[in-house]
Amino acid sequence: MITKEMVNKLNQQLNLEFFSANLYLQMSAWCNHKGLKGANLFFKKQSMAEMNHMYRMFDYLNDMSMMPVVGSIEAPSVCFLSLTELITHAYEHEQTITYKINNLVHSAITLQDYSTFHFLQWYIAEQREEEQIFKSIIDKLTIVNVDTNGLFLIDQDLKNMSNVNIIDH
Ligand code: OFO
Repeated sequence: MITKEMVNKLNQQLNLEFFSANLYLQMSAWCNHKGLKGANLFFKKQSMAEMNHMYRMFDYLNDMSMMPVVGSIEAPSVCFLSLTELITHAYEHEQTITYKINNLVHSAITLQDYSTFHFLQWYIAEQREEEQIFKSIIDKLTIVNVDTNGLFLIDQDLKNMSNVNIIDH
């Protein structure tokens, strides 16, 4: 049995996943505007993955005979000073989402909602992976010299990373 309180919390997270999709779509546009075609591709894929996270929550609420509610989504940032600032922003965003997922898990346990607790396990693993991905890019950005051809190398790397299958993520 899923409580109204849990449904509200899942709907909040559903809308946060939407925000994440929009944030990464906007970031892809910034990258494209700066000539970073690999980064553009990478963030477009990340945006699609976030939509998948939203749909998972949407379908779960439907499966539980509850109503998914799509609210108004806050507009994401449009301007960034550099690719490093943009990636750092994305990494911090993922840390915030991890915090939100952890809170959801805590609520599910507290409310003895073990179906939702089980459903959320996928998100725990996903957040761990996403934080690792963004942290690894930050690490690479600190190794290369972004003022010379380092940015080109990072862009190529992001293009390669965007080739991984995101359907299950
Ligand atoms: Fe939906 O995982 Fe990132 O934000």
